[in-house]
Amino acid sequence: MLDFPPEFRFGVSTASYQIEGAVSEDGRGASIWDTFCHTPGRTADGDTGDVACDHYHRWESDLDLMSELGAGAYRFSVAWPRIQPTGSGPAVPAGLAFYDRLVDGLLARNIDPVVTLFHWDLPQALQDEGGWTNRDTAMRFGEYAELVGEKLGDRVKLWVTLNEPYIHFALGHVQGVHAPGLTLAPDAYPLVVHHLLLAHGLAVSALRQHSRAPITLANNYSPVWVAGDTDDDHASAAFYDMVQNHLFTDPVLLGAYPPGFEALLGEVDVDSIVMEGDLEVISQPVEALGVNYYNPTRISAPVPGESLPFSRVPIEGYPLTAFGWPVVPDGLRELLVGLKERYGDKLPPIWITESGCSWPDLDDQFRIDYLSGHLTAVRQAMDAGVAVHGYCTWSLMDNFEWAEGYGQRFGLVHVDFATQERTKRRSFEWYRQVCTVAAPRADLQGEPTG
Ligand code: PNW
Repeated sequence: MLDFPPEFRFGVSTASYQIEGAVSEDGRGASIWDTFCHTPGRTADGDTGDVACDHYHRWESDLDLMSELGAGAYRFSVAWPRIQPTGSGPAVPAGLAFYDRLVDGLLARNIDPVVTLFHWDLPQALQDEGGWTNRDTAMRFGEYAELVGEKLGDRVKLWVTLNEPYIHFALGHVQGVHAPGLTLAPDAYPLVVHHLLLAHGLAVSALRQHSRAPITLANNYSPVWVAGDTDDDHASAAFYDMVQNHLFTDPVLLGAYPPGFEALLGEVDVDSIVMEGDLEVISQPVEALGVNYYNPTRISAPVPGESLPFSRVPIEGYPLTAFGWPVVPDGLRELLVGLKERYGDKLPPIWITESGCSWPDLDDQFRIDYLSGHLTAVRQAMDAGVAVHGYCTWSLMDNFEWAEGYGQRFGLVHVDFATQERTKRRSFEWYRQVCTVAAPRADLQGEPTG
């Protein structure tokens, strides 16, 4: 079996809009995902998160599933519009109470709560004021972080400010295939990027007032492989690497935007966006780095007709998940070692905050092979000197997969969305052995060994 140190945490991840449902209960306001899903043509089959896994009502039995799994950590996200329906003002007590119960329920089961503040469900009222193009949204996020920190700060074990700001930026604001469904003009890109980063920094400041737990953000990293060998191919690959892998990490860990950022700025005057002191706020020390990994990306120079300064080229020769994503476990080792090379002593300990695959079968050897391969890659990176403290697989159970609706199934647990029946896949039993055997936790072993 895989040999991990006893303090290593194995867990599972989810996100509020993907599992909770109960979108109009207890004073929850509308989020950009409610609006997006209820706009015809935006999601597969018009699917919405209105009910999702009904986790808002079934949280207790879902916690029991995690307990049965032997999970050492559970990463979930707080829905901002449950706390502040319009994104500002006082907290809704019932909203906070839901997450308060969840945290206590986790601790009672010996599961570390890992809390994400923003997994893309921005209050619609803030979007109506410009969303992330508006600097004010970052300020509001700091206030929201304060409210959550005040309530949960004594018990949360790891904070994640933002989930995958790059994906939220690229899919939500450039390509328009995720909420808020925008295809902004390029001169607005730096606004969205900078305000997301500023929001992270302001949330760090706020959480510090109430919590001693490590704080991080979770980025979706992808090793970039160049397709072709012309100077243009290499330039496109370098640009893509900058945007996906460095843009939302260099400012946090190094206090500066990455080389190549000028290309994104274009004609925009950086001083009209980056105010004095912003980079100090953004680069406050963080004690962890969240890494979400799914696959590498192959990039060439743009083909004719491409509107972006690069083209994606399919990766061949690897198995494909049901989503069509290539399975490249060694890409995770490559990216972890690459992070260490780039950031050196400035790289805090890493948590794998997401890693998993879409595969529908109950008898899912595919997922077992996937997890086994990726855990081996993590172990190899640790042997190569990269500090990794935890691994949370995406996901505990099938859920609302954004624009794909319910068509892609990432769960260790199968969900029948007509009946809400949960059925454990074979990978659940396999991962249970990882959680309980590969890294047996002292608190689950009975007698202390002294
Ligand atoms: C992540 N891409 O999203 C999210 O954090 C999860 O909420 C999501 O369910 C999971 O990965 C699986 O998709 C991504 O296009 C969405 O490269 C899109 C991409 C990557 C991650």
